[in-house]
Amino acid sequence: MDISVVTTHPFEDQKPGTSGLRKRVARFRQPHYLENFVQSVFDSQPALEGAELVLGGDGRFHNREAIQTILRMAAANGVGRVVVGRGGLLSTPAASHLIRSRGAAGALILSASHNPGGPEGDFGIKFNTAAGGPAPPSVTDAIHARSQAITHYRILKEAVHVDLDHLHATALNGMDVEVIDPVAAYADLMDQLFDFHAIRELLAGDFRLRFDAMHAVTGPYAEALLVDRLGAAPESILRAEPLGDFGGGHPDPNLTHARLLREAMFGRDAPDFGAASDGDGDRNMILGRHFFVTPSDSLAVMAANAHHIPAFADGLRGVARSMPTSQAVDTVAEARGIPCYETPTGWKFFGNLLDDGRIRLCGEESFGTSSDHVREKDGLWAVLFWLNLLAVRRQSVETIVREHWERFGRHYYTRHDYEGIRNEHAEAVMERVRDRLATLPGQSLAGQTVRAADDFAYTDPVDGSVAEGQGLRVMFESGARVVFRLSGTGTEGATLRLYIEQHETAPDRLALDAQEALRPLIDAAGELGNIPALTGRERPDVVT
Ligand code: VG1
Ligand code: CO
Repeated sequence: MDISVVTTHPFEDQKPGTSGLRKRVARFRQPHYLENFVQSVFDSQPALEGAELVLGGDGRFHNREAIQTILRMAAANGVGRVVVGRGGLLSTPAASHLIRSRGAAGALILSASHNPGGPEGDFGIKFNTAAGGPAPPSVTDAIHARSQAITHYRILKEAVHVDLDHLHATALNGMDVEVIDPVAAYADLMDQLFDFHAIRELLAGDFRLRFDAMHAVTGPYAEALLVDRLGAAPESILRAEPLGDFGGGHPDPNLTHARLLREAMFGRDAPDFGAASDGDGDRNMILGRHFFVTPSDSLAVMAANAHHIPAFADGLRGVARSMPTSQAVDTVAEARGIPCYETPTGWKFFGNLLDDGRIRLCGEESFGTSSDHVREKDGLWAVLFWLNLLAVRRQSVETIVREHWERFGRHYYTRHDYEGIRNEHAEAVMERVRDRLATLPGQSLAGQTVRAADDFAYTDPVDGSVAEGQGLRVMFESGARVVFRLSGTGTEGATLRLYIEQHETAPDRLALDAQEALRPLIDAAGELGNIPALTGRERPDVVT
C-alpha cells in the first residue's frame, strides 16, 4: 500500500495542557490538525517504531474517525502493532494497564475527559509513555517543539477502514492491528486487588448502590464489574451506554453535573452507596446515603483504611497528593509514620514516585484517586475500594467518614471555579496576588496570621526535574490555606480556581456546612484577588 508524505504547516496552539491537547471538535477536524499532532508524537518518540501502541478513547464524537486516521498514520510510520479497544473504547486507566501488562511502548488516548462532547463540544488526545502514565513535561515539551517545526506527515494513501466492532486481528500495510475487549484485562486486575467475595456478599444482602456512568466510557466497565462479576442489580447502573455527546451533559462527576445521582442519593429511600465517573473513567465521586465525601477526604479515608484491602496487605510505604488537595491525607500519613509528597496538579507528577516505589496511593481534589496498580487515576478502582471497605467494616459511608473526622479532625474544603472568564481578567487576578506574596507573611487575613506565601514550584525527588508556576499558595499559621490557580484543561477563555481549606479538631465543630465554616477565608480570598472587580463575576460558576 502506498504511503503519502503530506506537506503541512505548524498550528501554533498544539501545546498540551494539564492532561493532553484539548480543543473544540471543529479545531480538531480542521485538515492536518490531528495529523500534525500525531506525527509530532511519532517523530519525537522513536521507541514507537516496530513496537506496540495502545489506542482507544472515551467514545466521544469524532473518536472513531480519529482512530482510523491514527491507524493509517501508525502503519505509515512503522509502528509494529496497534491494540485497539472494541468500539474504539478504552478508559484511561484501562489503557494504562494495557501498556504495562503488554509491555507496549505507549498509548494514544482520545479524550477531553470531563469536558462536554458532541459536534459543538471538545475533543482531546493524550500520549502515555511505556511506563503507563501520562507523558511527563519533558516528553510533552518535545512533542510540542516538534509540532512547531513540522513540515510533513506520513499516512497510508488509501482510506482503509478497520472494523472496530468485532474482536479480530488484521494487518495494515505490514502493521498488526488487534481489536481487543476493552474491559476484560482491567476487570481481571480489579479482581486481584480487591476481595470480590466480600463485596459479592455485601451486594447479595439488602445493600443498594447506584453508579452513574454519565453516558461516558465507564458504562461497559461498570456493567462487567459491578453487575456481572459482583452481582449488583442491573438497574444500579445509570446512563450506562457511551454516547458521542454524553447525552448532552458534562461527563463530570460532581454534585452539579451528576444531578440524577445526587437526587437519588439525597432523596427518599436513597441507596446506601452512590458513585459516578467522568468521560474517560479516571475520576470518581463517592456518596453515601444523604452524604457527600469530598475527594480529599476520600483519599485520607483510603490511606487510613488501606490495611482492610488485600492489595495493600504490605502497607502503603508513602502517599502523595496534588498541591491544592486538602492536607487531610498528610494528617493520616503523619499518624502512620509514612512520607506524604506534595506534587503539582496533574497525574503525570505522580509517575516517578510510583515507579520508584516511594508511594502506593495518591490523589487529587478534582475527584481523582488511584494506586500503583496503574499509572493513572482510576474511577472504578476507587468505587471498588469503597465497596471493599464497606464490606469489611459493615458501617455506612457517613459513619466511616465521621469516625475519621473524630480521629484526625476535619479538613473543611472547597473549590470555587470561575469558568470561561477572559484570559486577561484571570491573569490580572493572578498578578495581583503574586505581587502581594512577599508582603503577606505576618499579615492577618480573616482573623488569621499568614505564615508563608509562594508561587508553588516542585522539584521531582527522583529525577530532579523542576516545575515552576504551579499555583499561588497562602498558608496560615493554623494550617489553613488559600490557593489560586489557573486551569490547564479548558478550551475557551480561562478558568480561575480558588481552593480553600481549614483544619478543625473541636468535637462540636465537625458537622458544619463547609461553605459556612470557610466563609471568612472565602471572603478574604475574594478580596485578596479582587475577584469581582477584576473578573466582573460576583460568584463562582461551580462550587465543589
Ligand atoms: C483538572 C484538575 C486536575 C486533573 C486534570 C485532568 O486540571 O484540576 O487535578 O488532573 O483536570 O483530569 P485543571 O488544569 O483544569 O485544573 V481529567 O479527568 O480531565 O484527565
Ligand atoms: Co478524566
